[in-house]
Amino acid sequence: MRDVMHYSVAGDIAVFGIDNPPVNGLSQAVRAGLQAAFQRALEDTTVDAIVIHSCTGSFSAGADIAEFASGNFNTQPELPALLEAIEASPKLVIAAIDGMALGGGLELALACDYRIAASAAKLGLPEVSLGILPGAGGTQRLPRLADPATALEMIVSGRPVTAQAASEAGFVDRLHTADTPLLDAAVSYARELLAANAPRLSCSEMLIDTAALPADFFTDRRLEAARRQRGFQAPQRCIDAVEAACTLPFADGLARERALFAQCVTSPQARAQQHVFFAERAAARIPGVGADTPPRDIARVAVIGAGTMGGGIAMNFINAGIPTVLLDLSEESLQRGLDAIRNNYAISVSKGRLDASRVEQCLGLLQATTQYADIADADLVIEAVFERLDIKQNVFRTLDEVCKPGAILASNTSTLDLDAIAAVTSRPQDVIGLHFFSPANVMRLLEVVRGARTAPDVIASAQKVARRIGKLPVVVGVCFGFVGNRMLEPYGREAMRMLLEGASPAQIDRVLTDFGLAMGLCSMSDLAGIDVSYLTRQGNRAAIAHDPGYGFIGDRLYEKGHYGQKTGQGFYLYAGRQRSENPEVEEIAATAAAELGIARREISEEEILERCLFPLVNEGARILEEGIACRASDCDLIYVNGYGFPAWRGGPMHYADETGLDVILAGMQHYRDQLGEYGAMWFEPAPLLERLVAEGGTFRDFDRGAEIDKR
Ligand code: 3H9
Repeated sequence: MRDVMHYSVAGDIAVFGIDNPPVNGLSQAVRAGLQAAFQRALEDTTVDAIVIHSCTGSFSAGADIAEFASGNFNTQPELPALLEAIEASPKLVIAAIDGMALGGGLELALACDYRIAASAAKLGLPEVSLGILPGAGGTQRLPRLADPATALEMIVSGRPVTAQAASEAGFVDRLHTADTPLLDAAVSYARELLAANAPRLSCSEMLIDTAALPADFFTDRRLEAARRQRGFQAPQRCIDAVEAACTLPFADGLARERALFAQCVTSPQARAQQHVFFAERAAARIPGVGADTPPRDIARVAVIGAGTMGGGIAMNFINAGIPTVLLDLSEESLQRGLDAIRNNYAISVSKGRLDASRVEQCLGLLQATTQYADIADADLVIEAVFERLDIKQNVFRTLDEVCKPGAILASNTSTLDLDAIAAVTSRPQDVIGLHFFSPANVMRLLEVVRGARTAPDVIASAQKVARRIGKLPVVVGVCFGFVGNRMLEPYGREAMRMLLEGASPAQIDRVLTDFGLAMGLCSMSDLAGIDVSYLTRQGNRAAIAHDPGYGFIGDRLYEKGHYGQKTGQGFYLYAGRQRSENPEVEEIAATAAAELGIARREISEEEILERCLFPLVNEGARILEEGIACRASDCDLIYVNGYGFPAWRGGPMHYADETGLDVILAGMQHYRDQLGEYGAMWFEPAPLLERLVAEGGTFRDFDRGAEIDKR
């Protein structure tokens, strides 16, 4: 078995080297190794001080997250007790931090007497994003070493800080800026401390000065967290724990932290958020694309179409330092696009998120043109023109003529057949879909659409460049709407149908936001544009023609030019920042229901939720079975990152697993039978859903069995 802890002695200093790649997770084996090493150092009378460092170049990413699901995080030695023993050590203990010290990794460092950190190191307590709180003393030690406000901000946001910031905040004692090995510097530092007779520093003996905190500090932070991290429980528990640090003696504070941690670690929210964590890593594994597939070099990018989408896409690349050409055939559109980009940057500057010199740097990388000849040397070209197949095909014909061999030709289509686009080129192997979400410079999700002939290295290149520009790429196959918009279709259909049956937009939206969605369906339509969903329907009329009520209200609003927020009228009326119900929607719905013979009635919240979510999950099951998504967790990532599905519910497929697939299936069957002809049309359960229920399986198990993860 691999030795995850190396012990050596250099004179009077014992050195513990943690060696548990890839991230030095504090698994049971590491904890046992640490305990044994510590015991040995205490017993060795020649040892006066201990240095704990990493053999892998990065201190530690904390507890082994997989142990939360297995329960092994509780296996002896437990991290909290181990850290208390280290803190009580009669011999000086120094942490040498390079790379990352996250979660339990940072908690280990905080339990030491002194910390030396490489200047490039990052330190943080990201537990909150896993639905838990730092459970090995972090919530009690950090407010003592730094100050409560800094500690609270780090713990509630989960954002790591630089070594410099940690040093300024007081929880890094020495910065290692020289080019020499950190371990050498740490050993010298230990000797220096011994020579100076430096005291042992235990947080248990430190008091927190709460005088500087405003009286309603914790109340305000709770309200702020409830607003910014709506629905998430962990931020609230983090605040409870830091408050305990400020109000209780150290030992009692630790006990309170333990209790709060225990409450979170087994919660459905923690399961959901940890599911999302592993889903993000799993999404990088793509069938038929080996991890060793060499990506193509992408040094220059071109974006075709200077509309809102094209401009937003271009911003991603210039923000990442990649020279980008923005092309539009019309001078006027190009100018409008450039103005919109400048305006976006100006907003960021005014909010203090960017400084003006950085903006100039980015804009310096942007070249605007109306000439295709100017994109001939681009390594990646992304088309973002009007969503119509013939228009996009024309662009690709031109790209095929002007682009250099080996250039990756990408389409930002959100629904169209990528293979039909690729087919007009002489190089379908170089064609891929890169479906950005609006606003493209903000949204993290990127659907990477794999065409029938897309080459593996083109997919690998797309993955790599996506991560470089800070996106989360999820590979999907070709079908109408790919994964995100295809699953959205039944969800939106039901919301619209229930308007005909008697629900109001506000009622539907409230049920969905109460469930945790960032926005209700009607608000989302108004924001995205009723014209956009109308055009999507136009592209799919043949498939929906048998349902005369399909998208009925949206079609009428579109005909009246009521496109939502941008025209001031849609499912709601907008006057400045005020929003109110649009009575026209009710009128259209009532008239249409009478015409179509739809009985209007009171619809319960439960029915609204189930009729929106169950068909969404059902469509996910079909997508999985067809192989359009590689795994259920990819669907979850798409919904959490592109459609405002709450991360604390883990995404629709995880939600279905947690709810019980039998419940989802029974719901589909119930509405199929209850809603008559309409139910028969749209509520047929997916065969995969039926099969998994019959076998007692889950989407998660289905993922595990997927060929792709066997790699
Ligand atoms: C905690 O500490 C609780 C304590 O307070 C209390 C305990 C009582 N465990 O992300 P990458 C895997 S909670 C297990 O692709 P990068 C990851 O799944 C912990 N596995 O690399 C992947 O595996 P695979 C608090 C982990 O360079 C591989 O390592 N800590 C862990 O892009 C590479 O990961 C955190 O929340 C882990 N802790 O990013 C930190 N971390 O190849 C979580 C990673 O099989 N980790 N893996 O798919 C991270 O944020 C990033 O992984 C990190 C590296 C920034 C470290």
